[in-house]
Amino acid sequence: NFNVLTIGDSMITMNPFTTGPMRFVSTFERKVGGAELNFAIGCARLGMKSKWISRLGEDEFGRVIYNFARGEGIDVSEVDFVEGYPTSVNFKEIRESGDGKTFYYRHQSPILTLKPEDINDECLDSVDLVHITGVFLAIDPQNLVITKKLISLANKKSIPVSFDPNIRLKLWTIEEAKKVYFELFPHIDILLTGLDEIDTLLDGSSEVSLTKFAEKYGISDLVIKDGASGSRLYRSGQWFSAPAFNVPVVDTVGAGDGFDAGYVYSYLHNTEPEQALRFANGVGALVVTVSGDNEGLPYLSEVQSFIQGEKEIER
Ligand code: KDG
Repeated sequence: NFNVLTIGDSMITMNPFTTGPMRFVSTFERKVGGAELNFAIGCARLGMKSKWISRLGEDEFGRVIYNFARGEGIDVSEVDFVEGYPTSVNFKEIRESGDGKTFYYRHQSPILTLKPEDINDECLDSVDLVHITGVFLAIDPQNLVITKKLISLANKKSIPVSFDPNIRLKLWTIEEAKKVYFELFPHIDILLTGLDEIDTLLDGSSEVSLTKFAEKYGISDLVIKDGASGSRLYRSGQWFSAPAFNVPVVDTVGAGDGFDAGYVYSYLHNTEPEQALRFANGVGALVVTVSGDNEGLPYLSEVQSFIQGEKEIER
């Protein structure tokens, strides 16, 4: 049974009951979101042990998130409640296509109180993989220091590090993001990126430039997520690909986090490249069929039957 570790902010996510511009939506359902927590839940549902380092406000919403994470079996021993920093809130807008927009209320996020001293060797006890995303890095410049510490501890123990740029231009500029990401790339083993994201980061995304980039930074697995067009992987001098599954799209937010969990699961289980991509595509596909950032994350048996095209027994 593999152990994964991730670090990041979480928010109460107000999911709209109706599609369309948010100014016309008057009813929302209180849910939970946050890229890294979504990833942690995805891993736990697939049967891995999943630890999440975070900070929550000492308030009702903080308790909602804490209990939700615990309910999903996440190890919350590195999650503390802090006074004076209200738990963040994110209102979502969902368009008819299923595409989502976020409207954050996270200006004083509790995770700002997390310090480099909070990260130590113990956090990595029995950990098989560390997963970082750009959302955590975007929230506060100090999070780069924290991330570097975590990555260097992982590198010392030869624990693989996966990274999802998760570019959030509502939180920082592309120049700021690029500067930080290029500092981290040499220390990353698995890069899980959207095609549009890597295209922005490298100013182009031809196979030649992607290959050069992976070789230059020593990225062992360069994984490109391209939504309805499927995914690709560059590993050991070779490209692999897998088509996407055709599913009804309800809410696309969180699909990338689900994909990451699926890929990490396959990576740790030494799955063949094409199978790994197919599995990750399957997890991502199931996420978009359900409303909410993480409700659609499948259990292992669900994704296995889905990718084998088995019909579910409904009644
Ligand atoms: O990847 C999904 C996330 O975007 C969502 O859960 C909210 O973490 C979030 C963010 O900051 O965008």
